[in-house]
Amino acid sequence: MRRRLFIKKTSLTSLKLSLGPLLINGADLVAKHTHKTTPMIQKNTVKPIAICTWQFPNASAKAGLELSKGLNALDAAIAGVAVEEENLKNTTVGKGGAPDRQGQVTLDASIMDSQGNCGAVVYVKNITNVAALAKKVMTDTPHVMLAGEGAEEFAYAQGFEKENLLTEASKSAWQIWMKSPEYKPIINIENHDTIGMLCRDQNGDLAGACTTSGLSYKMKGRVGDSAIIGSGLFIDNRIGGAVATGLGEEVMKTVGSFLIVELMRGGKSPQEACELAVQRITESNPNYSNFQIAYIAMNKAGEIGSYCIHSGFGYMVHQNGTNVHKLSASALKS
Ligand code: SD4
Repeated sequence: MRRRLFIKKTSLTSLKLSLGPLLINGADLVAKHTHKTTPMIQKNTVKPIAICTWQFPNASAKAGLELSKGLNALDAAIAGVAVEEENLKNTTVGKGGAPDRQGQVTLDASIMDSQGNCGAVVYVKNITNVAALAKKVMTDTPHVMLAGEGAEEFAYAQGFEKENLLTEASKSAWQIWMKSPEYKPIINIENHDTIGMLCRDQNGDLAGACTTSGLSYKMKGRVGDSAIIGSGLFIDNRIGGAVATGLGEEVMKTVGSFLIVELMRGGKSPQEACELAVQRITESNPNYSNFQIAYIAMNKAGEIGSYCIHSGFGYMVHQNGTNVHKLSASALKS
């Protein structure tokens, strides 16, 4: 169970979480799927930072480790989120993700680099590393987004493996839900786990990735914000980046991540920008207490902000060799 603490100000909850076994090299993950090696950064002038939604210390540690070795921000973010895509216990990302109401696991993901290039995949079945696949859409197609069967066929052509994403645990949870299949867009923060990650590399460049199985027991064909550039993720390397988690429909209606970057462009701090983006939703939707929305953001200077509707949302910050979980400030006390 996640802690449900109301806090007015962001606070540290734990220091130096264990890095865990970080066996796959980030450059290897990228090479595995791209058949190309991405150049490592030579200069070492800026302190790298990796931040991600929720309490995923192994993901932020993985990205942080890769950044410290000189990997670029995009590939570090993809390597970081891959930890959760491959984590069978995470029921809203990648393999082991909750299915739609018909029992199919379908994934959405997006990535964006420091040059303003981006890639996305939606409604993808049978592929675990969909953030890496989104990068392939960016690098190896003339498009930004591929959906469904087309995305899956493209993945196989690029050497991705076909995998069954529905684990026994997710299947039995779905079967239990099917006994009284009442769909309520989630108010329970324990049901949110989408990973959005922002990285700043040793060159000071920013990039990000966002990957999810979306809302549990969603309608067949439903796509959320995580793969929508500007909603679930947005980066402008001159300004900063933002990622979202929570009820994607509300994030999409307000193009939340783009809004946060534009607010930062106008001079707001990452914290102020996240608060205003949440306020944009709470002002226009009187039912906002029925769902969770959370944003994290980082600007070019490496300043970080976060805000959410319900308390309990936290995020990881990997910086200066430490891996810290922080609780976000929230609009509501619970
Ligand atoms: C979606 N934003 O598909 C995602 C769900 C999510 O934590 O973030 N869950 O709407």
